[in-house]
Amino acid sequence: MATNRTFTMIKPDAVANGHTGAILDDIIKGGFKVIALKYTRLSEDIAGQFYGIHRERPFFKDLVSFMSSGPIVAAILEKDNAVEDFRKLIGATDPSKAEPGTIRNKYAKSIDANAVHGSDSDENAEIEGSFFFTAFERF
Ligand code: RTP
Ligand code: MG
Repeated sequence: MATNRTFTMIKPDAVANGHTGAILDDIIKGGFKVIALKYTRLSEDIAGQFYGIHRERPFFKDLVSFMSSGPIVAAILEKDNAVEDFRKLIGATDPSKAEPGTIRNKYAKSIDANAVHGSDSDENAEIEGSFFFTAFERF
């Protein structure tokens, strides 16, 4: 059965462009509860660990460099069917293919600077949430 939590990051492009508040508002209006929230900046090492699954992909170096280029906002979100519903709310990885009204359609500029991250499975949501937040912060 699907769990009710997912993990997101508002990526450096969206934070730098002043979209943090609007994106959090879309997330809350989409029915998600923000249960942990953090403003921080990733080093290249931490970004590489986070996206380690993509280590062999041709875009890995650019991804790590972009994700460590400026501050991000990390959050754990709660909702029934959270992982799948959040991927629907954010839209396709490539914003030119993201449905109108989705977060990437509204705020993303390119496949690299695509405004938000969303976990792709319940298992990864748990791994990613605990990568960013201690047990004490995930009550
Ligand atoms: P994310 O993990 O950030 O939520 O994105 P996603 O699931 O929609 O896409 P994923 O396949 O996990 O890729 C992670 C990030 O790598 C960049 N990417 N570039 N040039 C390319 O073909 C390509 N493919 C992926 C994107 O920025 C994507 O968000
Ligand atoms: Mg992904």
